[in-house]
Amino acid sequence: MSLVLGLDSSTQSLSAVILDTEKGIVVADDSVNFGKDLPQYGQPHGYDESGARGRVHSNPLMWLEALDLLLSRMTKNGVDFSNIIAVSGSGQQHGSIYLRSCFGEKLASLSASSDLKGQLAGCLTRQSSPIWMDSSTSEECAEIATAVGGNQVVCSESGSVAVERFTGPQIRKFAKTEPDAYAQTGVIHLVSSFFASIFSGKNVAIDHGDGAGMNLMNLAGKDWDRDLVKATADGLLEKLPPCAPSATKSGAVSSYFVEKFGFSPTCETVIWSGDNPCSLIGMGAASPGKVVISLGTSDTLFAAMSEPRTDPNGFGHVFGNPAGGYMSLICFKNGSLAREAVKEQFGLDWSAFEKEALSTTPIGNEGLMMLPFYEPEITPAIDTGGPVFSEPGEPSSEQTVRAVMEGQFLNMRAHSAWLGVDPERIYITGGASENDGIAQIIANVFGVPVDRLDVPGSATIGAAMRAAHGIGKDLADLESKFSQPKEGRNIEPEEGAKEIYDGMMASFLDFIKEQKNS
Ligand code: ADP
Ligand code: XUL
Repeated sequence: MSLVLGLDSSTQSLSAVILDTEKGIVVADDSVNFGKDLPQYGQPHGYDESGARGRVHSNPLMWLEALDLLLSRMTKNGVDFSNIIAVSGSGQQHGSIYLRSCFGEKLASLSASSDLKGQLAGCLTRQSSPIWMDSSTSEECAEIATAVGGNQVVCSESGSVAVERFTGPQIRKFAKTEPDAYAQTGVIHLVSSFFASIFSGKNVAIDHGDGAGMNLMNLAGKDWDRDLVKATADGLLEKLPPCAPSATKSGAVSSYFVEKFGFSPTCETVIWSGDNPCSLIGMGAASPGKVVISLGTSDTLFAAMSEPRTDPNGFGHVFGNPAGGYMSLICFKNGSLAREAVKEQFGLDWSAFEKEALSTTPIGNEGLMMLPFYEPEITPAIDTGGPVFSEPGEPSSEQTVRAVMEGQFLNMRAHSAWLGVDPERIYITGGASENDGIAQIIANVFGVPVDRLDVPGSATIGAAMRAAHGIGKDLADLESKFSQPKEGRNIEPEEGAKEIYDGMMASFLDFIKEQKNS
């Protein structure tokens, strides 16, 4: 038997895929969209949109309900989980869940006649989970950096300067603002280790891929950094699960899944990782050489690294590569949600969006530039209070569609230069990667061909591949089966386009500087 299950708990949805690792085929896949399938939580994009001063939280009970819903829907649709030999998963990075010490015991005794939400709700010491979009912890970042001797130290020890969305600063804020609830907290999980624990029926470790996104893990030692942990909050070390390599097995699947959804009691669980590290695996980019752009809720650019190299400007990150070694990552908050804002503004659908971008405006938009920062941006750190155009007047829908994408990818090209890699091709993934207009602009801005994979959802596929790798299957064999570019779906750069963007780059960077100073 050779079936493995991968799950991905992302910002907007929970997805699953079953792979046959011998035949190299996708056997089943399905997804629950938090906004559409669970509207009762009032979180249309998977998070509470009413947060003030940069606070962005999600409801962890919604995630639990989504897991029961997804698996029961798959069972109803005829999926047989009894032949699955291993399960693992991927989680949106940085988000954290705060639980009482009894969480582990509760997991070990879950009853299949009830649901996860009803049985685990009482374990929460914090009813909401800060997620990666939260930018409310500038004060805590500064405090942590000062306590350990400055941001250069935080960066050299953890792979990133102190970052608002990272889990350490988020934990510090919770400990400062809700000290009683923090004191009642026995264990703090990432989204990845929370779900992994549920599948394993016990508290399990945080992997090196996702653990590096906390400002708490020592990158070289691959364990909690005592100084950073101490600078973050009192008594934190006892509340953190251990760190472990991504390919760590964590025992047989919990009896909850055996009794409720028909899993085999011998199905093995492998600890989960973050969505970007899982995507690195799914894209077949575990060895240095391939550059991937993921176009999900956020846009990210990542690549495996032969040795850790940190961003001198502090925007990029170094995470553990689930296959061993390191990966770099740069995250742009204004990804799909910014493109969606333009789509909604002009009442377009994605097909119109694509055509307008491709055919009705010239490359470079005749010099019209947009800073596409609908939300405060992470890379670079700037809050323009909404999109800003370089020229006065009301741009047409066609000009705006082109401007938002040219702005996004000029910004991405500028802020990934520190990686020092000159890719020969770029591999794209994520919900927006199907859009040819977006793919064309990426090819033009970077001046290289763009490829897409044959299978959708690289984080979910990568999670399933990690499940197989964790139980001893060969990663190179899995990559040769599941991470191949889709024939006929590559996009070539247009003649002369890169030169136009080369010429625009200096003015684009000046435009950012002007807005930063205004
Ligand atoms: P996440 O993993 O962060 O939840 P996904 O990778 O599933 O996100 O991508 C979801 C996003 O993809 C949606 O927000 C939507 O804006 C975008 N998207 C979906 N289809 C298209 C399309 N055809 N063109 C452009 N964007 C799209
Ligand atoms: C990466 C990041 C996002 C989340 C959500 O640092 O914040 O890409 O992982 O997908």
